[in-house]
Parts: sequence; C-alpha cells; structure tokens
Amino acid sequence: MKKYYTLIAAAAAMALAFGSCTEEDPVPPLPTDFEEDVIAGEDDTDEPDEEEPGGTPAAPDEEGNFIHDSGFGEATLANALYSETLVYNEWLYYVAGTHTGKFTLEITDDAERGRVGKMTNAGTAIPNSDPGRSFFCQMIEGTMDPGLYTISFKAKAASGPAKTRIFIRTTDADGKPAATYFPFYSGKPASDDSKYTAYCKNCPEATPTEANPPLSTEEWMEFEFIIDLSKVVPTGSVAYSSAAASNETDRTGILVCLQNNAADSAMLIDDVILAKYTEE
Ligand SMILES: [Ca+2]
Repeated sequence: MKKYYTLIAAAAAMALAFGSCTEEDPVPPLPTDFEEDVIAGEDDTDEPDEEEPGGTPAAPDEEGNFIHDSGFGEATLANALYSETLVYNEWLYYVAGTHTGKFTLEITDDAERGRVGKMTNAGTAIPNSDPGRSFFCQMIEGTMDPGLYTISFKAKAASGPAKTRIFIRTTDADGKPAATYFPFYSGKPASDDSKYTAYCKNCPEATPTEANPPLSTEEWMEFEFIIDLSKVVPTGSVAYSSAAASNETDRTGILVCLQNNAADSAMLIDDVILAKYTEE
C-alpha cells in the first residue's frame, strides 16, 4: 500500500491561511519609514511554531511487526527511496550513482521460502563508516515509541562471501533521510563508555567462527538483534552512553535498511521483523 507524504502541502496550506488571516485585519497603511521595522517585528512574533510531524503512532500488524510485507510476497520495487513522493510501508530500493551496474536489488524465488529479496554486489565493498549507499529499505509510516526493539531477518548466500548489514536511519521533518542512526543495544561493549560501531550490524561478523559461521548457500540462517529507538548516534564509532536522546522527528518515518556489503557476492533475505522488545 502506498502512502504519500502530505505534510508539506498541509504546512503550506496552514502558512497561507495564517498569512491571509493577518492581512484581513483592518490595519491602516503604515508610514513608509516604519513599515520595514514593524513588519519585521510582526514576522518574529507571529511566526507559527514549527510542529513536529509525529502524533500518529506507527501501527504494527497483529503480531506486533512494524515491517510491512515482511516476506516480500507483495514487493514490486516499483519505487526508489528518493522518488518524488515519499513512499511508506513498502519495500524500496536505493542504489548510489557510483554503484550503478555494481549493485543489483531484485525480488526472486527461493525453493524453500518463495519470494525473497536478492542483493547482488558485483565488486563494491561498502565501509562501515558510510553505509548509506545501496540497500533495500522500508520507511515506516507514523511515529515509533522510544525504547528497545527486536530486529530479525533470515538470510542465505546465493554466491560468494555474502554478508548482510542492517541499520535504521532517522529521517528529518520533511521525511528525508537524516544524518543519525539508532544504535544497537545488543552487541554493545560491556562498558557503556567503550566505543563500538553502534549504528550497524554485519551478519555474520567480520571473522567467521564456529559460533559465528559465514552465510550458507544451503540453508537459511536467522539473525536477531536489539536496537534502541530511544537514542541516536552519528555515523562513526561511538559509546552507548554518549548517544543523544531521540526526538519525535527522529522516530517518525524511520528508515529500515538491509545491504549486502561483501564484494563479489549475492545473498537472499526474507522475513524482516521489527517488533517491540519484550524481556523473556
Ligand atoms: Ca518470502
């Protein structure tokens, strides 16, 4: 289901209504000498406070999942992230200009799981420091409550050393991707003051071990993490304790992203779930 962003139009309409309202007041013309000063003063005091776009809570499905079309059954990838209109609650794609021809995002069929997302990375390693290049994503309509959430998904390698990176970005008051990310709560160092790569998770981690094996081409693996929507961090290594509190704008229209950041590999993803964390 496509939902188009109408807040800008609404704000413009409000501004027009406000302007005509003051113009209708029967104020006699001012002497030219004073006009500029008085009007400047009026502008300062009468400027309506900018309202945050929140207010409507994001709505999860009956199982508490905030991701729509979690299993890619309805996905068409008809829209890119930076389309003319902002599209919520459906799978979108984004490929940076420099990645054209090197990164392919598509929907494909898997014998076991039916329709799934496929991310082919034909030779571009994407650094942790700048993940915002090529990815599948979904903007969640409405405002998320602050607090801990579980994000999980299934993944399988199609070829090469595929690796999933996941991150959730904030968006600004216009619904466009902003500079900050929500930090992961799971995987943070024992000390809240130690720095870590707070904003993204690589699955599996850089050095595969028996407990942390590489993605398999034979079977689907499931990953689950806890992410904190009450805090935001800038790109880069940061301590959990130094993250700033998220505000309502940060938590409105959040952008959930999945990426294959391993060069010369392809991978499949399915069943992406974002739900409030409940302690077991
Ligand atoms: Ca599926």
